[in-house]
Amino acid sequence: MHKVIITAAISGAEVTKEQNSAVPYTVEEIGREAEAAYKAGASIIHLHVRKDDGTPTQDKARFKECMVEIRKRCPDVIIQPSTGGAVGMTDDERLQPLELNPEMATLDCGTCNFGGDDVFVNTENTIKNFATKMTEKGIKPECEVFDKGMIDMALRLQKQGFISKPMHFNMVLGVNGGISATPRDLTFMVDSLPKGSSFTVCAMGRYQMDMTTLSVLMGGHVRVGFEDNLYISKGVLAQSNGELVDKIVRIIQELGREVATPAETRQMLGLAPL
Ligand code: KMH
Ligand code: ZN
Repeated sequence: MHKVIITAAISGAEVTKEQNSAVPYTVEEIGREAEAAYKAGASIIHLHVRKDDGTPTQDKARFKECMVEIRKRCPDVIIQPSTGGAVGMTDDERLQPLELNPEMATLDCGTCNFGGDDVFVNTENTIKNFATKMTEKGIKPECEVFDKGMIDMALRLQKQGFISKPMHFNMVLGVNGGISATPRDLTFMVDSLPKGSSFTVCAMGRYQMDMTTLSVLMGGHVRVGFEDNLYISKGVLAQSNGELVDKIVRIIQELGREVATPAETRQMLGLAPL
């Protein structure tokens, strides 16, 4: 069995310091949380950035500052900026971090409700546009799929030449508007992937550890972190992203599996070596 890639989604766009004071906003805090996750075993940092007051932003200059800070602390980690940003942002706003030529970036593969009146909009043309920009720049897309229909969309776009094989997916489970975080639904999603593709799993709130553990058992990879979950156990806030990574590392090792280093992750995902 291959080694397990750990992605840490350290900041997100929706979680706040009011919910958990360790959620990072400043450049220094982003660096601190990335370093804690990296030292615990994460080889990919999925990155959203904020203004100092916590407002989500896709500002290129802010991304650059944060990426420099992360690189200083985590010399070989893979930085995967979000092109999803926050609900309500324009496509042009969201695309800014691609100008920094990251190795990877997220490619959200469909529109879904996001709780209350929020809708996370990704039309077919938006996805095509984002995918084209990633292809032009040699950036590996991680296809974010919040529902089975988004896998179908990604596969259609692959056939039309917008996304290259082998494809890498993130199964996003338990968003209020997406597919549920259940073993049945994850099995359905994984069974829908083409041969030769790889996948990671993230799940919201209390489902984070259960569904990432199931992913390991199913031959997938894992994403943990504050973006998806703020608690280390029932009612107990996690003190850092590192604590969440530590927990999934213990589970992976108890299952007799090994955690991939950044170099091994690059090789598995077909990224150029550093
Ligand atoms: N914040 C969500 C609206 C991504 O990073 O690409 C979108 C998101 C997905 O988090
Ligand atoms: Zn994200």
